[in-house]
Amino acid sequence: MKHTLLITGFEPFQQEPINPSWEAVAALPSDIGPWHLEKLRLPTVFGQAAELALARAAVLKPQAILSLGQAGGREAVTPEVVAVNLQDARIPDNAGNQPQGDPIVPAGWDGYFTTLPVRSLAQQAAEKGFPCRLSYSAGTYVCNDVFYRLLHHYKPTETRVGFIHVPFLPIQAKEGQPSLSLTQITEVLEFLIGALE
Ligand code: PCA
Repeated sequence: MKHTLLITGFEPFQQEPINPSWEAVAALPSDIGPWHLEKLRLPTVFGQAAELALARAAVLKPQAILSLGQAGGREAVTPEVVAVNLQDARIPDNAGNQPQGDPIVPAGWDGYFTTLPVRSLAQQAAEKGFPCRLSYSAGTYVCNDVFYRLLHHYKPTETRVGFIHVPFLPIQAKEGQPSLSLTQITEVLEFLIGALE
């Protein structure tokens, strides 16, 4: 029996024509190693994105949930270590919300660590020469919001939760900005998912 992985990517935001996180999810095969992938595109909207993911997860009952997001300016695929209980938006989300230093879950824990073995996964990927390294901040925008809410919901359960930020695609990168091709991004993701037990 295959395990179910709910994998999500975001719609474009901040006037970008595309979001590499969704492009990568869409480009992945439906089955990788022991995992069957269920794909879901999320709105770049505080609260709503996590609600949608949680609703889908309630039906699918996946063994793991992996969310992907765009992190322009990064050079590598970066599995995130920690989510923080903070919404602090430099730009409005796609519904015009721009929280300024608010908690995601009032009285919730300050932070949650991911429940995927990201340290070992990132190390294995780097050893194979893939552009992959750990990140210790998922920011305080919609990606961190989804990551925190999923961990808040699933931390006491067997369902594991992870988040990975991916760089710009070459067509998005302005001069001097780093990027990876869609193939490079999906190769790293396939390796990471395949290595997940
Ligand atoms: N990246 C944003 C939100 C959506 C996305 O792809 C972030 O890093 O918060």
